[in-house]
Amino acid sequence: MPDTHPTPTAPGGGLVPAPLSIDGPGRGTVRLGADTALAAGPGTEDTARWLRDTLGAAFGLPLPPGSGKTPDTLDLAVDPALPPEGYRLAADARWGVRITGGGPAGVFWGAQTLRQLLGPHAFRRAPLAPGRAAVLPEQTIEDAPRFAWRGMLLDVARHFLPKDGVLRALDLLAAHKLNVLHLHLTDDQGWRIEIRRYPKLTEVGAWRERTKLGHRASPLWDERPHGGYYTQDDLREIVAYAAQRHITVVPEIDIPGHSQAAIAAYPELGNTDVIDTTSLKVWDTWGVNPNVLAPTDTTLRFYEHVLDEVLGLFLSPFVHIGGDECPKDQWRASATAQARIAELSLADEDALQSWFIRHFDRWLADRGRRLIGWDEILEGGLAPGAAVSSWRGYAGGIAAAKSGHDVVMCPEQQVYLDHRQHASPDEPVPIGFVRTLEDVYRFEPVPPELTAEQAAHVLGTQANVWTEVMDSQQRLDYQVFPRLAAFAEVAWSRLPAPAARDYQDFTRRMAAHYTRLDALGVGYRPPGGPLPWQ
Ligand code: TNX
Repeated sequence: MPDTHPTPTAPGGGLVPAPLSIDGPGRGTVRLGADTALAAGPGTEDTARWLRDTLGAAFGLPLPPGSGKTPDTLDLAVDPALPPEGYRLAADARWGVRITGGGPAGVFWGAQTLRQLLGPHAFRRAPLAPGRAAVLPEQTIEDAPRFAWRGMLLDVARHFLPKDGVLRALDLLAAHKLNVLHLHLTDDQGWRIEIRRYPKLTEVGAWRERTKLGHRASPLWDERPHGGYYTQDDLREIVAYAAQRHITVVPEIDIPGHSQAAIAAYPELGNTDVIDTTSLKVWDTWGVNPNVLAPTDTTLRFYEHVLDEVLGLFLSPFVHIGGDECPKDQWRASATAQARIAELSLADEDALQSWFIRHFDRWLADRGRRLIGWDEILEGGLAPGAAVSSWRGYAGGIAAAKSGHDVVMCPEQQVYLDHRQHASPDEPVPIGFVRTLEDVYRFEPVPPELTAEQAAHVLGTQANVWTEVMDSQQRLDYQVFPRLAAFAEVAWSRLPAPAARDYQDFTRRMAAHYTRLDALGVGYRPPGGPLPWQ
């Protein structure tokens, strides 16, 4: 007999992130079988498709359409009385499973919970012989997220991640109820988005001759070419695949720093009166790069044309324009930049960066979008509608929220997943602060110094995955998991203050969650430390 009760033994089925409330589990069970119908109410079609693709494949269930009136039904419905991303999941032996969401997204997050309740087998892509039954205990779960922006940044510029890896990342975000993928598409080390008007951005800018191994102080390069980019159709596919999962893809085109790949492709974008930009190549090392964009009309027009194409591809209301780590030395030395400062009566080079960012704030606002940038965009004055990604600690986010600007909290000390997760010298990526699973679990996105009104400007939080030292899917998996599961709970669940959080309860639920990640084939850092291959 196949195992009819595969649900993990942790309380509440070991849900991660933890829901608001669980009434149950009761003594009875609900079994989804060959006869179970899927009744998809208006607005739940994408979740129905997703359930057929995942549970249908894992358990060999046909899930034929049904009316919701018969017993043994998986019933999906929208009830606007619930919060938009909230849901109620009720499993009852008399009629089956009913997921009601405040909106289509709520239904989808409820379906993610259902998958977890069905045990690790629900995360496989085909049934095992002799097969497992899809069974869950009777219970009722009420749930809704704490934050609207529950994100992960994926840096596909430092190491290109082929499209399949991005789609897989979207599936993993969805499984953790995360809803923003911030795609860092351009940097000194590579330009990863096809721009029809400027083909050299990818012909030249997407490739580098070699790559620094390890962090920037390392003396070694790999001495082989690296590169790749997404075509516009790839990006349309990524955006649509994300939308089916209620995930927004926020594109980042980093300006005016982190732009050497663009300058290597189009040397006129650089400070040509300071250096010979025709000799620049796509950068092959890490750190803060002095070769930044020239603050000229040529540059503004060029990036308007780039952003025109970006807006055509991405549905996100926010467009990230970077703004981080832009050294001003070349602007200090450039007669062109100094003339611009004089012409605009600006105080200094910081104000010139502000002028640059404000230009794109207005440009995006005119097109119905909003600008978001790293917290350096606060220096020299923030553009009126701009939102801030607070990465150099909380200070930028606090200042922005106090002045009425929206904030995404992603302080590097807490949620940079490129940083090592253990002090052991065997750790495969030995850079940065040690940030353990527990450290991430105790991360609090809203600093206590904000009033309730200011705190309402914290749209949410984001874990950032910079890939200087992550050159493969295995490395990514190892750095991102299990910490992303802790992060997801911080972003979704209403946890108490950091010191009062029940980490033991989280680790008990993680025991169940590791079996899901195993079934998915995610190469997470095991609780005991590195594996031999690393
Ligand atoms: C700082 S976060 C950066 C990135 C690096 C990261 C490495 C930010 C806006 N800039 O360019 O990849 O540190 O941890």
